[in-house]
Amino acid sequence: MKDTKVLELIKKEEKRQKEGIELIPSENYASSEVRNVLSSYFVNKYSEGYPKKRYYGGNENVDDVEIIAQERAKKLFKVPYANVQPYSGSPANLAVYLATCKPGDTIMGQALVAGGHLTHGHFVSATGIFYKSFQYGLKTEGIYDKDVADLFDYKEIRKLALEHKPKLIWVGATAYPLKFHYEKFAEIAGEAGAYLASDIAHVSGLIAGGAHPSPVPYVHIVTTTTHKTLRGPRGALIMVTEKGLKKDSELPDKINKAVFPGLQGGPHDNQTAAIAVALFEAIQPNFKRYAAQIVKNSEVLAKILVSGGLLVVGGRSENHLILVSLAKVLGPGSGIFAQKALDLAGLTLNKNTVPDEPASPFYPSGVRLGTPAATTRGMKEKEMKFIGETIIKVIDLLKKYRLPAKKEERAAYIKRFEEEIKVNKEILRLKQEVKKVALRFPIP
Ligand code: DSN
Repeated sequence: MKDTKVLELIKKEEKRQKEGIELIPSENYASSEVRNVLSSYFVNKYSEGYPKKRYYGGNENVDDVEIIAQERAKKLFKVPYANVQPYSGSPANLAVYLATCKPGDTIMGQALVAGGHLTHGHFVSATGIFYKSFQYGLKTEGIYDKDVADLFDYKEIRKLALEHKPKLIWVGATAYPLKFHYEKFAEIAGEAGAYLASDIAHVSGLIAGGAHPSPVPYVHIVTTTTHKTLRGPRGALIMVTEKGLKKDSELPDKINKAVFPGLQGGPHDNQTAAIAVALFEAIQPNFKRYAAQIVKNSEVLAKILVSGGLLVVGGRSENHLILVSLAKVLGPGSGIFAQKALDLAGLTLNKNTVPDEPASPFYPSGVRLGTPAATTRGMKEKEMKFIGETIIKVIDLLKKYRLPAKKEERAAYIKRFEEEIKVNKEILRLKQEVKKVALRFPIP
């Protein structure tokens, strides 16, 4: 008996992925090897514990595959310890808190609205509920200037750190278009006596491929998801650096205990095996070319958007990601119009806050896009030019729309907008153009 309903949805999702161009910077296409391993017989096993120290029998193959994954993570990121069991990025980060802090301890992280992550201490997250969280933002002046060196206000971050003496400081973001200067955060964490944890989920593939500086010499702990630029299955890694071992030689043990039994039960062994395969792929020389091309594509795409009159945060992209403010062209809170219209044209990205956000996180004024997935399909500078020009054409079509100032009018307005844009002839024409380009670049 076949579940035709789910099979049909899988087919539809395959079509959507093939015919559109994925620009959400945290998404990617895992290789067919990675996808096959995810559905391998490892899916059937329970293996609480760690290699050679399990609570159940029959784990000889799981042990070997987990050790291989650990060794590959250590080799790729040049660290002495890796835990490959976290189910995903949020549990990995929570394990870092559990390993380094007591409930109620003070922590610091980049605010979500400024491009950080929920798990870096946002008040709705367990990390902001169980720990006393102080959040730092980005500069709001000069942020669209392409000569701006950096968007962090290190003086402010230092002041906050010395005033509140956090136990743990996070460095890492989900919406930051420039390179991280980890050494500056290390100086501050050192002065405050804090653990410095780097969440490299967005840039880990770039770091692995040598296209972004590594935090490893500067931080104590590194976490990353495995499915973004690293191009593996959904999952995460927690790593301890030599510097981390020097600060606290028990960190690996504390992290192991935090992951299991602290937060999780049995590891997802099919996921561990698929992570091992993804790490194998990331160690190959052609992954370096992939990482370099992601950045090249992002630089080019950012330039096209700037020359089309859009405000790009940082005036450029130095990694895989571009953050655009639409506040001037479409008004405050207009990210939703761009996201919906571009989706209809086959270009998928997401609405996002910008550092000088004039609206709200639910109706932000920007969009976030990136090149990891398109680059996996083999798209290069020429396709980036096409994507950038298409984005500008779509945004041009949206100039008559404005998010109502009155909250109660918004839902109806957006519904009307969607109905109109769905049948807009130019959007339908652009969708066909996007489809034609997309189909020339198969997905794995
Ligand atoms: N959801 C991820 C992102 O899109 O950046 C972060 O967890």
